[in-house]
Amino acid sequence: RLIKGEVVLKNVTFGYVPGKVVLKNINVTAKPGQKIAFVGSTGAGKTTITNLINRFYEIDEGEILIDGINIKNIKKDSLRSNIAMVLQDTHLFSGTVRENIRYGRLDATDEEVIEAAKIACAHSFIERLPQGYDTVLEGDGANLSQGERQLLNIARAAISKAPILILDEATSSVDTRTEKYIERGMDQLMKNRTTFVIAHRLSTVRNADLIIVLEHGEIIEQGTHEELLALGGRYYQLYTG
Ligand code: DCP
Ligand code: MG
Repeated sequence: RLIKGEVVLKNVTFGYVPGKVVLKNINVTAKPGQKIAFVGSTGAGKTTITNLINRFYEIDEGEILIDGINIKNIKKDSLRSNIAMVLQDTHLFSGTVRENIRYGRLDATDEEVIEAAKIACAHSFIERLPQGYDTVLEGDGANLSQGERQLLNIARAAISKAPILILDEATSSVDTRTEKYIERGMDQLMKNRTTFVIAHRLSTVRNADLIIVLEHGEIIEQGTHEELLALGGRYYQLYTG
């Protein structure tokens, strides 16, 4: 069982189809509990990096290690239970709200489910549903708004004990007011976990331990917010844009 959550990408090169490289020679080291942010234009390869950490695809060159173990040697179940994620495209299944939040945490109590929902600012909308936490969601949560689906995914991540967290535009469909309100919850979510965060809104990445700037599948700059601003390069452009 993995517990610390160190994630290392070593010389990772990858393409979805042969002959078209999407990520080229990527090196990243995330120490346990660190927050690493990926920024860069659309199509730069940000989501692809997280797809690879999740082992949704096999890499072409290099290796990805979690706590020193090559992810090829980690069972998919184990990988799933050690990585929590909130993605732009939400993942819900036909079942109750409660079941969808609990997900892999079958031992979680009703109180824990409510606590997680509160962290995600989802409790009040859930209470307004016809059967509250026992409301059955249609396939992929079709009876909810996109933002509500994201909040349920955030609640699921909050209840998970996974040491690694991936946030890919996790609050992109949530309105500005809720997004502001949820900030504390997001901090709670990231606490003590190695977090990879992708967000177009650069204000949410500025407190990251390391910000990595990608362009056309390559790392072109990296550092803290202050370091990158002082550099006056691509990040500076994006930020002052
Ligand atoms: N790509 C592909 N096949 C897929 C997914 C992506 O060929 N199944 C290509 C499209 C892009 C490149 O890979 O040219 C990188 O895609 P990403 O999704 O990694 O890009 P970003 O996440 O950086 O972009 P965005 O900010 O739009 O989410
Ligand atoms: Mg993306």
